[in-house]
Amino acid sequence: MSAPSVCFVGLGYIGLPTAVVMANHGMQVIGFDINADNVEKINRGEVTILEPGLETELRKALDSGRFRATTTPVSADAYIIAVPTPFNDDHSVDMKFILSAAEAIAPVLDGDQLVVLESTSPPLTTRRMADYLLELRPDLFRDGSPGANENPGKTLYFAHCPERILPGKAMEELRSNDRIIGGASPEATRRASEIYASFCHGELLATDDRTAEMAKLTENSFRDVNIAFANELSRIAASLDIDVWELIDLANHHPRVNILQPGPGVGGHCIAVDPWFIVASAPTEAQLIRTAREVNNAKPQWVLGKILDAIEHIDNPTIALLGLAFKADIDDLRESPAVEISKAVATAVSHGSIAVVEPNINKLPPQLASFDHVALVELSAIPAHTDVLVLLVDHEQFRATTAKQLAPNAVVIDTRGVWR
Ligand code: SAJ
Repeated sequence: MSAPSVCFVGLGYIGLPTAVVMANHGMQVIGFDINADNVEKINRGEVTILEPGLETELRKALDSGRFRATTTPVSADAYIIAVPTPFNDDHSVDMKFILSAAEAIAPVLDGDQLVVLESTSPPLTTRRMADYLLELRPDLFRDGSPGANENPGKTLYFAHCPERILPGKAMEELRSNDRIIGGASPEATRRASEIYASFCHGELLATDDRTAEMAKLTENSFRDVNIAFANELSRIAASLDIDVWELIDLANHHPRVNILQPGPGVGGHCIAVDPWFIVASAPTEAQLIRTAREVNNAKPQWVLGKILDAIEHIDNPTIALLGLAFKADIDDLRESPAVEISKAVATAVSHGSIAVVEPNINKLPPQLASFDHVALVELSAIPAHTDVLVLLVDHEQFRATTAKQLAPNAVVIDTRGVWR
């Protein structure tokens, strides 16, 4: 029997790496995306995101003939939906991209197919997606429904299989991480397991769709709460004139203590977002998870306060801000606390000059582009007379130097503890 064919919906941070890895493990994969420029680039072997190893794997997948990108969805044995899931003002999920994905594939469905939602979503989202798809295609049936039993060839199988890869290590973690396979029915779980087993060497953990949705949110909320603890400690330690990095290092020598690292705040489209889905789903119960979000969200403002304190008596300060990405060695600026802090500094310090260094991008993001006194510069071009040097992201290039080398007389605000 030949391997099932798979059509990805969404070739972003998750869809593209997963699609090419699947193709390189023998699956026949089509990647559908609405962004025609990206589709063209991908088909030329050019990556649209910075992810170590992705370009090589993309070229291999294209050369094998088992992968191509398209702007037109096609019929396949399985669909994997990997589109963004932003939240509304009340932190409930904004389904618009999931619903458009359903609209895109509805006309090409024939039945006897699996539809997997990979996008991180609150409990019941897979079910809502299935309801919508079946409204669009009333001639098809959900597995387990009376209509499906009477029309086996017209059945759709639904599952939630959340992605868990760490940006920056995606190509490795896609293959090695354990995977949660949350089928809306046992047959959906079986079909989804077959697909993920083609490239995933980790354990495939079978459950239902709702538990799978919650498990993903739980993992990221656990991390958010732990980072909030570290961020709160950093503020407490600063107020007591204690080095927080040494403090955490010492505490972590205890066999049952493992505190994460403080930083300028929590960014990215996962940890800064997903806990809110739990809060919105269970607002009364989710006390600690909500507070952790608030603690982490408040950290950029605290860093801004430190920067403003440092320039209080300087007329026309020169400030260097190192890093804009949401974490080290990636180019992803989504929900980045470094961008938020840089914008706040640019707004508050209109009388100075601000050099921003972000080695992984080549132009300032929209949030900073309109400020005349803000320039994107190379690390080597930081003015030697810089008054305040702020390290916002622990990129490799910054770790390889010292504050003294960069700006000998500057006040240093190292939000990541790199130059201790
Ligand atoms: N951060 C800290 N201190 C730390 C660790 C992280 O301040 O000790 C900050 C980072 O600088 C960044 C943010 O937290 O701003 C998030 O970074 P991250 O490396 O913790 O996580 P992500 O968002 O890159 O990836 C997470 C991962 N989830 C977990 O580790 C539980 C990843 O496995 C998920 O697949 C991903 O979210 C996702 O897509 O949900």
